Amino acid sequence: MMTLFHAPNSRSTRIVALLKELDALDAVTIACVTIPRMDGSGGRDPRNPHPDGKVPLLDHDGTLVWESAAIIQYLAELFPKAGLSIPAGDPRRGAYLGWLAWYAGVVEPVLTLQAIGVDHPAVARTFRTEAEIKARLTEALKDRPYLLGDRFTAADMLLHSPYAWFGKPGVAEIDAWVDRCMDRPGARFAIEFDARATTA
Ligand SMILES: N[C@@H](CCC(=O)N[C@@H](CS)C(=O)NCC(=O)O)C(=O)O
Repeated sequence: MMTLFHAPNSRSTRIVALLKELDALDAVTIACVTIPRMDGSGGRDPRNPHPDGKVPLLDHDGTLVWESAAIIQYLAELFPKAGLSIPAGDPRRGAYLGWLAWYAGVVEPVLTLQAIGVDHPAVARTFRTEAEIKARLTEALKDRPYLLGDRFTAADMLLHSPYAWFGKPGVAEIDAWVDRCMDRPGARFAIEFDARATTA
């Protein structure tokens, strides 16, 4: 049995989108929980077994998988028919795993710190900057519609998601890619799901 602990309009929205893309909505129960929100609303939900009270969290037969990058890869490999993971042996596998880990290790801290107004030379020294993130993505997307080529993969699902949240950065290659990712069944489903869940 699999359960996704999800809070509407949060980082777990991208996992709801992924479940749709993987055709896995029948295999995974989506449990909506509350989280403390930045505006002071909400609160930690005792039903959520995440050790930090966060979302997303995946519970697979009692095994907990936390962190979006790990959950995305876990699910993409568990439902391989959708072809959203790049399998071992494929020459693109290294870059695929690199994009997922780079999201967690660089993109999320840099964009989060920027959004909350933290500006310190050590942040740029350690993680690099938003400008460098945009440059990496622009270079990757200059001759292909998706990060790994012609097909949308789980790496696109994760990497485009901050721009779906914060807004497009105004770089032609990235903006067009974000539009492509958001104009997919997964993203459209997740927006509708969250709208229903919020009003329920
Ligand atoms: N790096 C984690 C971040 C998870 C995270 O911070 N989630 C937020 C929702 S957007 C949360 O649960 N916040 C509630 C809290 O910090 O207590 C991931 O991508 O899974």
